[in-house]
Amino acid sequence: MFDKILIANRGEIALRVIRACREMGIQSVAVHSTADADAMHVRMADESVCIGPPSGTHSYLSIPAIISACEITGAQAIHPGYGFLSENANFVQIVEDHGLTFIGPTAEHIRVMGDKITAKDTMKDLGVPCVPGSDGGVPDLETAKKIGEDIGYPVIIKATAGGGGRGMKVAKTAADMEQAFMTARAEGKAAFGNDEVYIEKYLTTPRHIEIQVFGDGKGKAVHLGERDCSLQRRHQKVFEEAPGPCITPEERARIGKTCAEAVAKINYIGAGTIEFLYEKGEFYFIEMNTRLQVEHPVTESIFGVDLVREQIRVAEGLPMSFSQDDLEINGHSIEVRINAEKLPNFSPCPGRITQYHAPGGLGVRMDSALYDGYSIPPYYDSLIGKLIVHGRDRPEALARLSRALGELIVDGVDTTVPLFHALLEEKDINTGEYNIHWLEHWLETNLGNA
Ligand code: MV4
Repeated sequence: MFDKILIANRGEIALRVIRACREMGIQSVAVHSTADADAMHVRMADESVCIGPPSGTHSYLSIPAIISACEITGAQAIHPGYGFLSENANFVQIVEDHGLTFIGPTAEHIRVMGDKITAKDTMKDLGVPCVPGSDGGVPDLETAKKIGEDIGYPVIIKATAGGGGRGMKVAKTAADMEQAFMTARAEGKAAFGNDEVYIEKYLTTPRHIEIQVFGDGKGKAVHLGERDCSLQRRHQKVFEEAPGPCITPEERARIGKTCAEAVAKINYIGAGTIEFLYEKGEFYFIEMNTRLQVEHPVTESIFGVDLVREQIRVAEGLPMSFSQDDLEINGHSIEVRINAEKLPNFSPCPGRITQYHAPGGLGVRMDSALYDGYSIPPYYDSLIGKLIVHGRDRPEALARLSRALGELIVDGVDTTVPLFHALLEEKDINTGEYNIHWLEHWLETNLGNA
């Protein structure tokens, strides 16, 4: 059993992990930059260590500083949260070389899923349905054009080192191929030092459906259904829900079983998310994320499980505390991401919080590290809170979301809260009829957003 865990992160996710540690009787160590000395995660942890200057590169991403903080405090394990070092295979290797435990997947699993061609190859071999496209990397324009003719336009060219929307270009017709192929290559090279690209059939109006999986690292794995995360702006999720409003119990059972069996076969350990595009009743694998995701609470709400607790358990070599048969969906959950951003352009809006009041009551969870008088520093992500509601069904969850948003007070900075009040008035949001393009179209029409 771990006595002490270091959390290599900040903000709401650091609090999330500290809370799980406290309930498990495990001591927590916060790390922080000089800009975060007054942050809530520092206050809430049992101990804290300053690991560097404000810039994330020199603090939350500093591997030597984080390893040193473990040595100083005697922490035996590191929880990376999301972002920062959470999907850095090199970091995992270094953690293990120091006799520490990384609370997450192995370096090898992170490496395989980090390369999108290898990830797709692996998933295809494991029986997971993929988007039709090139078989691996596409070496040159001539081959790209041949593939375009074979699978039919439109196609999308993706950088293998990309993900999350970076290094992607659509070719609507053969005439667009040269431009799209060369640009995707150049972007991959510039952003990731890797110019390898692959090609897929471009799906025009899919939904983003992701399956939560969880493995014990010993060949046992479960799925915890899906989340619909189609409402995004510039590849940033804004509103997420579970279960997906368009997914039938039969579809869920089938794709869930496929995903659970796939990760069981590779002895995957901990939490993972298998991302799909969903169109006309079919699932198409795109990427796998080897971390706990921002939106994990919607899954926790409908299944009544604590995913961070399970991550810690399996990292210690303990079994998961549930099996597939124990997992049953109860009701509906929605999360909205509250960012310190000014509409209509979502420009970051750091500054001092003059008043903060979190909503409460039945079915309301507010994950936030805000407090009265806190100053949001300008150096990090603009996410300042996640409001997660749970209801017996989708209409009840929507009503509860509206009610909870009305109770929330965040004064002193602009936030994305007005966006959610407006979205809740929309017919398509109330019926659940949206796809990956709905939000950007709505923002353009209603806010004149570029
Ligand atoms: C696609 C696609 C259409 N067809 N792949 C964007 C981020 C990365 N995870 C994959 N992405 C897409 N891949 C094929 N074959 C459309 C997108 C896409 C998207 C996906 C999910 C959520 C929002 C999106 C917004 C634009 C494009």
